[in-house]
Amino acid sequence: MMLAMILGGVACGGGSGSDNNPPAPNAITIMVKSTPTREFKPRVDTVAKAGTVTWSWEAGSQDHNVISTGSPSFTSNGTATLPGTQDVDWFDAPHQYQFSFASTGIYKYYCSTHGTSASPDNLTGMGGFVVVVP
Ligand SMILES: [Cu+2]
Repeated sequence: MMLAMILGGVACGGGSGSDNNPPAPNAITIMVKSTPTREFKPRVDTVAKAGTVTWSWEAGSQDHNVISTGSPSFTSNGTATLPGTQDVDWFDAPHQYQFSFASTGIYKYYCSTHGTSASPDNLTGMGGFVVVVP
């Protein structure tokens, strides 16, 4: 019994075991979509520390921005203003925004024309998370 547990532990803890998660990528791309729904896809994505995230506007995608919210924060791409106003700073396709995350953490963001600072957490409107791992 004890031996079986030990062997089981060794098997599960092996360097190439199937329980191990693959290392986080050093670069990821998040699509900024208008069709069929306005969304960041994937909504949650993981990148390695010092890795680069590219937000890429899908062809035809319009009126979006990437606004950091909460803490830790990162440099936004655009300016958040009150919902419904027309003087927001947003971008139409083709457009890309790149940011390299120097520190680990869970970073929240949203599009201020199609979401609010609550969108990452409440799953409504355009919002997302970048998870930066060691
Ligand atoms: Cu948007």
